[in-house]
Amino acid sequence: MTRTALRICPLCEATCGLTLTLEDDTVTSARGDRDDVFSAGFICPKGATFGALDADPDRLSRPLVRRDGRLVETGWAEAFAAVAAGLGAVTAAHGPDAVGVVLGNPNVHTVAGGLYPAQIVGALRSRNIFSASTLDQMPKHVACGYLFGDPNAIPVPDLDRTDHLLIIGANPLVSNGSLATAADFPGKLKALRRRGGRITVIDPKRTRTAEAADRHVSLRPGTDAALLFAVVQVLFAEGLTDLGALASHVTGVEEVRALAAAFTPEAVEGVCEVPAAEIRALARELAAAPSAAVYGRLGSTAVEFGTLCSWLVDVLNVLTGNLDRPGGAMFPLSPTARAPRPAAPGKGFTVGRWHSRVSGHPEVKSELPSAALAEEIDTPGEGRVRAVIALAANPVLSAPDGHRLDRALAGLDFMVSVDPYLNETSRHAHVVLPPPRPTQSAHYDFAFSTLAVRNTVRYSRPVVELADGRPGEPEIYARLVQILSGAAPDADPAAVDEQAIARLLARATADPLSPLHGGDPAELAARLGGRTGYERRLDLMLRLGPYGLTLDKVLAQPHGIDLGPLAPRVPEVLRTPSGRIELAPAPIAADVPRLLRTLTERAAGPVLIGRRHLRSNNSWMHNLPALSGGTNLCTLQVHPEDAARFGLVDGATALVKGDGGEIEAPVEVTDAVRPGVVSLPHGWGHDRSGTRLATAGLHPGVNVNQLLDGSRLDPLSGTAVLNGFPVQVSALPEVPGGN
Ligand SMILES: Nc1nc2c(c(=O)[nH]1)N[C@H]1C(S)=C(S)[C@@H](COP(=O)(O)OP(=O)(O)OC[C@H]3O[C@@H](n4cnc5c(=O)[nH]c(N)nc54)[C@H](O)[C@@H]3O)O[C@H]1N2
Ligand SMILES: Nc1nc2c(c(=O)[nH]1)N[C@H]1C(S)=C(S)[C@@H](COP(=O)(O)OP(=O)(O)OC[C@H]3O[C@@H](n4cnc5c(=O)[nH]c(N)nc54)[C@H](O)[C@@H]3O)O[C@H]1N2
Ligand code: SF4
Ligand SMILES: [Mo]
Repeated sequence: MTRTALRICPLCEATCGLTLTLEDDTVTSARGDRDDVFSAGFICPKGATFGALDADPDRLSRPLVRRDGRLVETGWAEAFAAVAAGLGAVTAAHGPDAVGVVLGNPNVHTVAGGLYPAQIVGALRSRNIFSASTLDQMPKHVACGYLFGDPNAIPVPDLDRTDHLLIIGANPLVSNGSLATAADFPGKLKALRRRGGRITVIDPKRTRTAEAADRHVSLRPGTDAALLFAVVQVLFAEGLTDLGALASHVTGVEEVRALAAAFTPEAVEGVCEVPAAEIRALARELAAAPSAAVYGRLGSTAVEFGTLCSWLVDVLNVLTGNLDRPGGAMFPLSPTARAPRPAAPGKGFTVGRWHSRVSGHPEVKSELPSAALAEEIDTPGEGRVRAVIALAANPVLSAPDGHRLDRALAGLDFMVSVDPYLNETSRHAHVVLPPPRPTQSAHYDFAFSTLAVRNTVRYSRPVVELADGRPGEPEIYARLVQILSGAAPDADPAAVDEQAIARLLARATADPLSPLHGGDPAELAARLGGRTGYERRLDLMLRLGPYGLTLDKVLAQPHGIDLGPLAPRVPEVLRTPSGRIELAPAPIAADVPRLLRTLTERAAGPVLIGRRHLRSNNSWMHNLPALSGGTNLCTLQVHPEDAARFGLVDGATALVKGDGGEIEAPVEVTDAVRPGVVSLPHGWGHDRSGTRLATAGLHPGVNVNQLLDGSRLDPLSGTAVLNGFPVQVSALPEVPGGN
């Protein structure tokens, strides 16, 4: 039977609404849903292959368990029993810290990942929690934590209304946007220019986004903090700061002026390799724009000065009066956020409540750096990580020094992976628990609703029913919570949701500012709608949220409900001890001398930056024939001048060496990268044995993260430096006698 169904795309942060056509339970086509309130029909090549992804024959359909060293299929009850035994043995002998949890990127794209990891971590009570955040956006959390008192209060560019967009180290025409959830980023950038606005891109590469901009500032990678400081310096020196309505809500402006004083355009132009005049022009254009939004992404976070950069992005928004005003950088208000309440001072943000065992890295947002995962496993001694719970994570390819991590994982006493694929990481598990296909999963964007450039609410129920007692991903995660809580192996996983509901209701009914204040928790719980535990939780969160929503109201609008453009939220959003935006936080000021030193101690030699491909997604979408090949290749991009210098030609093989090792990659000569910069994408290196990725194995590529040894971090956030690290590049020496 042919039918259509609506489903939000889970494959990137754009969260496009899809219209699926199904033949029985098989997706035969995926198109953009023109009536979707958020995406209005936009779709990209990945969304269009939703059916192929859903039906990928390499997806695991049954759990795997290790017997005599080999992973074999088993039943669900046996698999959960093996997890309980494996984790139980490690915690009984060595305590909860001996279990590390690794949370991967897809957790921000799934209902299970939105609801249960906090309960998993809460039940385990380990200090060894790692996530993709420390390979990605942690510097932004840290900067916002200090500035606004809440690490999750991240301003996003008001794309639909801004007159001037300054993009730093982001390539949304390829990534489709990140920490700025906006379906149809390309259309929004075109509309911006059509209404007379301007786009500036700061990027060492002439990306597709840079090509679409009015001004492209090409700089030496890793030097953005110095460049942005110089922009701040010019704003002060030329009297161009104007905080507007924000002025009474900001402290620390004079301290920022003092911190910026040394960073004159002339002082930084050498290290940034950007003429002082261009830096002045940047500052003047930003200040002159009727409204402007400064927006930074991976080239501003996964870098040596990631937290300083992320902080400077919002310092610029504040100093030009663009924070929290239409057309500027604004705080979204998610449908499941706590309803706004009167402004009040908060506890502020701190890090370092504990430190990693081997290198002493401070805890940040209850996490330790992913770059330190390998050493926490393979360094002997008290407190060592002996078991790993990997939830939607492929750190062997995503984190620094994959070979070391590969060996470390192989030596664990126990490992469980929740993953649809047997890949570079899950092949080390003792138990693999595969979530069902996306069509069999519900979708709600808990994470991206807090980052969207327009407030909306949408929910997709599973499109295809689960059969044969197979658990959905929420149930898999809920069972892990139970196992870690010591519940009986046959305990009902619904209890995990009911506990979460009871806890939320106890707090809400006791809170005079909550819409449910004074109610009876048991009665309120009984009234919740939804077919499943996770739906009941969503219903409660919507009821506690700022828009007076319920699950029923949302279900009644399958294309979503538009909740309007972003609205100002200062001071209500602030949680700093002063109740103001604290523009010059002490921990950030303390990192400035490190930046100042780079002005005089300039490193020479080539540096490597990453890149993303439109038809790819980190490490796990190389297995679809429809997305493979063409321009989606793992090549080392080299500028023609460098190619000549290194003795490389297009199609030759380059030898690239870094702190952590060396790799060989085919050369692509292009003047899109600047001289002194080479580029390799990440997520490749599908040539390890024991995986089940037939298509990916045909074009394995190489793992760029093998060039890193895990020691290069942004110290304030523990985030790995994935962009702008030094490498040596040469032609592959000919093997004597070889051909
Ligand atoms: N050099 C370099 N390294 C990088 C980056 C870079 O730019 N350069 N980028 C970094 C960034 S931004 C990120 S976010 C990380 C990502 O790092 P990871 O999160 O480790 O990697 P992913 O490839 O996103 O995939 C994670 C795993 O989730 C599985 N998966 C897919 N869908 C689901 C699902 O629905 N449920 C479950 N349970 N599992 C699922 C996949 O099979 C895969 O094994 O990589 C980082 N690594
Ligand atoms: N097609 C596709 N889409 C994706 C993903 C994917 O793998 N493929 N991954 C998703 C994920 S997990 C994330 S986090 C987002 C990331 O989204 P983006 O950050 O938009 O994506 P990147 O391609 O990593 O863009 C980073 C840009 O920074 C530039 N850059 C590198 N070093 C520097 C530097 O030192 N300074 C400056 N100014 N720029 C620098 C790079 O040239 C690149 O253009 O994309 C998401 N969307
Ligand atoms: S842009 Fe992202 S959300 Fe939209 S269809 Fe493509 S992968 Fe899916
Ligand atoms: Mo990411």
